[in-house]
Amino acid sequence: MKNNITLSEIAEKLKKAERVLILCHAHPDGDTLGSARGLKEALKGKDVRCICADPVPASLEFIFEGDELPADSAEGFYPDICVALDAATPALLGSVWNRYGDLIDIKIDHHGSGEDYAPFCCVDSGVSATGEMIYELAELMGGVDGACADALYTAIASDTGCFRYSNVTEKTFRIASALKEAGADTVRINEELFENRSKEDVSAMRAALELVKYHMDGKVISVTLDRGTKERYGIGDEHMHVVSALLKEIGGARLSVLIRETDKTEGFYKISMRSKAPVDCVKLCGLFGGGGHIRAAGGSVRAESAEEAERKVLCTILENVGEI
Ligand SMILES: [Mn+2]
Repeated sequence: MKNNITLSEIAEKLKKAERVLILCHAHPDGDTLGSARGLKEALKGKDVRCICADPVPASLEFIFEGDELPADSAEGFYPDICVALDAATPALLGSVWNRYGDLIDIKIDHHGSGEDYAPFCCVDSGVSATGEMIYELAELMGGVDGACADALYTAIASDTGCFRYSNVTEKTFRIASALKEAGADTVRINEELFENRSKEDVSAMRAALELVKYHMDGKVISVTLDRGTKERYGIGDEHMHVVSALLKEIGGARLSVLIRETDKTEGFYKISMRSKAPVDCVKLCGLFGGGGHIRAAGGSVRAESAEEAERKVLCTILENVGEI
């Protein structure tokens, strides 16, 4: 992968720019949105717009408190620099790619597997979140204030599951400490992110607990949801991360697998895997045309029925997961 620009060089370019366009990935999460708001705050005084193909989920709107929410386009805005945040591939940018792909100058990301879709790419797969990189960038451009600190803490807390995942490093804690010192309201942000379940989230948790299946003495667990089942529980694609997160909390399981038919395409099942050492999700998801991080990755499979999807996925996993 081409990695041809440093954060200091990006800081120099951004300092010279007047108008900056920031692109978030589609189905936005706390990292892409927190990084965008954080970068916008770090560029205060310049004309900065954030755009995202999909609307910001209600639960993450707090990231843009005191500012406008990202729109899905920036008509009539002609940026000097366009930066894509936390998006490993063009496809992840969604419809924004079609309209703004040619404009992108710089990609800043922390996903190891990705594509070089920008002239300048800065990818650090050793950090927990793009928010860590934006923190360093903000420091290089003159420091972090309260709103910036809130946004970047949100980015990092989101991608680390509140500092629980294996992507957390000593540096992650050092940055979190600096953000707290800069005024990040960590208690309020943790409440917004982690103690803020909607009724639909609770339904998704109920589905997970009622439908979980145990394999290999419980070392591998799975839930399969077709569209009918999702409808029955009153949940959609936007609630699937809740199912994955809950499965990961089940003791004894080294690998949890969520197989679910998408709301949009009949017979198309997305696979989400979460693991604990030594299971490598990237390797397993690679068998289903996907990728991601070692402890969290995704892929997809086509099937006529939920049973067929489950059989295809579980057979492949159990054959390839090795000694665990
Ligand atoms: Mn991220």
